[in-house]
Amino acid sequence: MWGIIATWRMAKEGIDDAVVNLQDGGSAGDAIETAIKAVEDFPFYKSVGYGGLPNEEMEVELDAAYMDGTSFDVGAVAALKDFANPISIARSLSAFPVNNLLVGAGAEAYAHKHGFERKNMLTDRAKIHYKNRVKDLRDTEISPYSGHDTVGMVSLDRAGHVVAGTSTSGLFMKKKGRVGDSPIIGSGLYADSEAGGASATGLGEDLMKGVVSYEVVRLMKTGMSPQDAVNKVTFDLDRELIKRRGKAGDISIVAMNQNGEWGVASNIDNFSFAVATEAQPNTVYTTKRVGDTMVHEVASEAWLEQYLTDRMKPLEEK
Ligand code: SD4
Repeated sequence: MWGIIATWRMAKEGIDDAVVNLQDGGSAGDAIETAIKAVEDFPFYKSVGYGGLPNEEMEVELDAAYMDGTSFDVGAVAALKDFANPISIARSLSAFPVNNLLVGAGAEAYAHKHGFERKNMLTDRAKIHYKNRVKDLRDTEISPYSGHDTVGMVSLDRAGHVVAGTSTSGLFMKKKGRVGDSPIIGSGLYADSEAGGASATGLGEDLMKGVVSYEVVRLMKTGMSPQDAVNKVTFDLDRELIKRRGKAGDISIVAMNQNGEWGVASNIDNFSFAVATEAQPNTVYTTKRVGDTMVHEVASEAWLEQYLTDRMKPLEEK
């Protein structure tokens, strides 16, 4: 069995590329890197790689991580500027016994030394988003957090290896140096080839409070199905946050077990995800919470088109 699952509709095209390899017996690690790079390279996704929205100082700072569920090798970068593919840098760091999570200048020095492609990741479109937001913030007291499309993925290959990966520009208008959950092993992602893998998207500051990806994998290891595990972790954390803090940030989790079965849960209305396995072609779903369960619906062609049209429509400075 092989499979790959990812947060958000934007992962669809990258998954198409990864599936070709997985079908031929390619590794889950290559599938994750190929699929995430495709999202990083696409300029119209506002929370990942090139075209990602900048921090308060109009700099694009990127977080990414990679975990191999067989060897437990981990690699991650945080607050990294000016490199095209943070997921590849994270993966390369996973080959070392120590120094696996590098931040800022240290991460950039490593990437430079190892020949990773440099790129100015701030697009003209992202600058317009930034300028418009600065104007909005002047006019109203809105929260700096809006919209998020972090890519988080789990893949299983025919050899039974599970790998997870993430890549994000984090929150729009974050403080310089702010690090979210995405590069934090256990929180943004976790993989264990004896159970499965999970990855999260949403408000990192809240996701970290539940160490959600580790918790999902731990539950799957006890025999719980991926869907039951993500439901429990998502809704329990949502309740805990509301009880203790009066509100819960966005929480969405995707998971796949070592048999290629998958589950997705979210406490928001407009979450989408893409999944392909040996048993099912690459399919995008939208998903809705109904009580403590989730209802997944296959996204229509029209919905898929609209998603891209919305992201690519001309943007004017206010
Ligand atoms: C973060 N969890 O940096 C990320 C943001 C995110 O989709 O998920 N965006 O907090």
